[in-house]
Amino acid sequence: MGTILSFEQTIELFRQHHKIFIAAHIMPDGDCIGSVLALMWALRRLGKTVTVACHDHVPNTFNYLPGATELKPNLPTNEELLVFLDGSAADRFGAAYDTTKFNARPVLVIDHHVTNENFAPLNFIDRSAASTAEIIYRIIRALDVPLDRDLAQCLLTGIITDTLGFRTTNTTVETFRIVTALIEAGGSIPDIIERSFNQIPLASLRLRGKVFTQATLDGIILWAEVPQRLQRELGVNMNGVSGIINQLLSVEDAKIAVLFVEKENGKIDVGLRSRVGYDVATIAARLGGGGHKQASGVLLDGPLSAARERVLAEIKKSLGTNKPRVE
Ligand SMILES: [Mn+2]
Repeated sequence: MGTILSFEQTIELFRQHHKIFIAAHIMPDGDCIGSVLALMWALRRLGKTVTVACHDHVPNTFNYLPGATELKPNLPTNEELLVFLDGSAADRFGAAYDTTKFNARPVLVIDHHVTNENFAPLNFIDRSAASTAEIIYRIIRALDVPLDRDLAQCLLTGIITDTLGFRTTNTTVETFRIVTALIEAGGSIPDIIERSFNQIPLASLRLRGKVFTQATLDGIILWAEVPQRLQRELGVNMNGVSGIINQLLSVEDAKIAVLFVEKENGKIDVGLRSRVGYDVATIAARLGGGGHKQASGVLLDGPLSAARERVLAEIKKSLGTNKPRVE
C-alpha cells in the first residue's frame, strides 16, 4: 500500500512538475476519457507539456471530445510526473503502468472506486465522489484554470456517464453544484446524453434483441451472455456491447444483474449491477475485480460456462452467508 496524499499535496504535485504523463484505464469509459482530457487541457493552459495514453480501444462515442485522438497506447518517456486516472488496480492501466519504468519518478493515482486500496506509490482517492471527473474539477479549480466549454464538456461527460445520467445513489448535491458550474461554462447536458446514451448502431440493437431473449432470471439474479459467435454474426465490436449491462437491471424481480461478454481473446468481461441494498463491489473484489457497490466488473478466463458458474456461485454464496449489505 502506498502513500495517501491530501488534496493540497496532490495540487502541489501538479504545481511542481512540468512534463506530465496521464493515462486512462483499459476498457475506457466516459469518466476516465473525460477526466484525462480535461486534466490534459487544464495543465496545458498552465504551460505544461502533457502526454496522454490509453492502452485499449477508445469507443467512437467519445470522439467528439477535444483531444480524444491523442489517446493512444503511449508509454511514459521523459515525463517528471506519471498520473493514472479512474482505476482501482494496477492491471487496469495495461502496459502504461509498469513499475520497472517508474525510475523514482512520482506516480499518482486519482480515483473514486470503493475497492481502491491505495495500490500506487501516491494516492488521492475520494470514495465519496460519484465520478473521477468531479475530483478533476476540484483540482482544476484549485490550480486556478478558468473553465471553458471544452473543459466543461470533458468533465460533464465523465459525470453524466458514471452516474448514468444522475441516477446512481452516489450522485450528491456536490455533483449538482459542479454540474451547475460546468453548464455556466458552456457545457451541455442534452448534447452529452444524446451522444453517450441515445446513439447505438443498428447491429447493436439487434444484438440486444438476441441477448435479452436469452436472459435468465435465477432467483433475484438476472444474467445474460454475449458470445463471440453472436458478435461476429451481427458485426458488433466492443463499442456495440457497452450499455447492455445497464438495461438488464430494469427487470422488476432482479436485484443483481450480470452480463458475460466473451472477448476476442477468449477472456470473459463480467459486468455486475445491483439495486440499492445489494453490494456487487465486494463480489467483484472477491473474484479479482473491483468497482462500485452498484456497478462493478471483473475480467475472468473463459469459457463462458466456467465464468458463469464461478460468478453465480460467488453471488449466491455472498447472498447466503452475509445478508445483502444495506447502506
Ligand atoms: Mn469512474
